[in-house]
Amino acid sequence: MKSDRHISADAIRGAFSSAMSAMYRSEVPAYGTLLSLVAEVNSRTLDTQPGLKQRLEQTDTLDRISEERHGAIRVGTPEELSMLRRVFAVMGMYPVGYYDLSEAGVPVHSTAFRPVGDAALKINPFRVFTSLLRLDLIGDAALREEAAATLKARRIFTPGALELVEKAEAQGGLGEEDAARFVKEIIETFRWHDQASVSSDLYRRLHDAHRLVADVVSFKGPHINHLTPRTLDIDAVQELMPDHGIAPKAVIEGPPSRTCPILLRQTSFKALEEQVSFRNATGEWEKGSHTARFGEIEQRGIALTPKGRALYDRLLTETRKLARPAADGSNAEAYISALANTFKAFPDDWAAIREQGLGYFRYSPVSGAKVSTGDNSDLETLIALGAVQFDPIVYEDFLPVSAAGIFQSNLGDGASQQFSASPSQKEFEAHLGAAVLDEFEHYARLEKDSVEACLRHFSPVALAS
Ligand code: OOG
Ligand code: NI
Repeated sequence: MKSDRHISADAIRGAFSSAMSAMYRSEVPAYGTLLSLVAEVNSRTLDTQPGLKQRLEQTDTLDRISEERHGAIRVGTPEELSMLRRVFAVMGMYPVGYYDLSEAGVPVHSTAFRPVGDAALKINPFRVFTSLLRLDLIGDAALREEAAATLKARRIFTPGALELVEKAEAQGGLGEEDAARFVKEIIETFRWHDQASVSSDLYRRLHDAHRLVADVVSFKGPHINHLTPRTLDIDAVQELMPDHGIAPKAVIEGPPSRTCPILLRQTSFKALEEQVSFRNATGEWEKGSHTARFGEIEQRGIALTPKGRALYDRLLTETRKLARPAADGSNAEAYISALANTFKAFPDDWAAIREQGLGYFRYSPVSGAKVSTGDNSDLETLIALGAVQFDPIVYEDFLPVSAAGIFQSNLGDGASQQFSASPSQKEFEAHLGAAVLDEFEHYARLEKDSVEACLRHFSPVALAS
């Protein structure tokens, strides 16, 4: 039963995202530095671009512009994943999209838990990219079993978190006190543990299989591995990072800088080597290190249709044939100019992107516009008459895996291993305990709803009959 005394799921998500931010800033000081830099660049960008400021004032909450947009975690078992689905549902976050990372040589597959409606995204857009380890892709059977046994023995949720998820499900929400306690309990799941739950020998063997396998299996829980605020000028932040003592990765991932931004662009500082300890055979703690956590920034553009996505993928593949960005940055300039050149084939004005069906748009009636009967039932006519306007629908998901940019921040500078596997979305969904929302269908529905609302606006009678 839903009660007025329940806190909204959006508010719980807001509290969760600020608690995660506070925890991560205290755990990873370099992340705090990145956040201040982002806030500084954002305020400078708003000062120098009054037009942008005005636009954002209408659509966004300016005082929260520099807050986190996403984070990422990796879990080890289907049970952990399906429980997370229930946890995130309490905060109004639902699984959208399927990402098969084995295509990029990483033994996990993933979804993004995120708010779905416009209103919810506006209140707080925080999402968590969530990956499930695929032990089946590890060749060594003995290692696979040791890893499975280690994962089976751990409990990543506090008893309080489990109790409150059940309470939220039974009541259809949480009251104020419970909501605050829920956030406090659930944060524990994502905390860093510097004492590994495996020996240094097992850690090394897991790491040899793939460094992400070691990251998932060796610790008490799925520590948050990065958070990502929104920047209004990603090129500026990338350039300024070294001045602030943080080392950015070689190049910005995703499309090049454009007049009409598409999908998203992101970059990060390199994952840090951190002190951890392993229990040795005599039960003593032994010092070692682990590299997993970093800080990232993102800047979003329009959601692409399957046709637009295919063009994006093709152009990125072409670019990477010309220059593959080396981790040490030695060919960064060659890559950036190859990227810019190749992407000249992707139209860079909204009208052309729309006409060619490359992106999703939200249509709205121009206020005060009047059209005569006969002109009022066709969208293209209404646009041509200036009665209907269109704005890009923002891409709320992640970079396509096919483009391989995803995950590179934390794979280190070595070559990534290859795993061959067929897409296994069905299996992922069975483990998750739910189907993921198809992001293309979702954007298409948003677009279609906006078209129908426009047609209704101009011909209320005709459509009602
Ligand atoms: C998640 C990588 C995906 C992004 O921004 O593309 C991601 C991970 O490293 O666990 O967050
Ligand atoms: Ni990320």
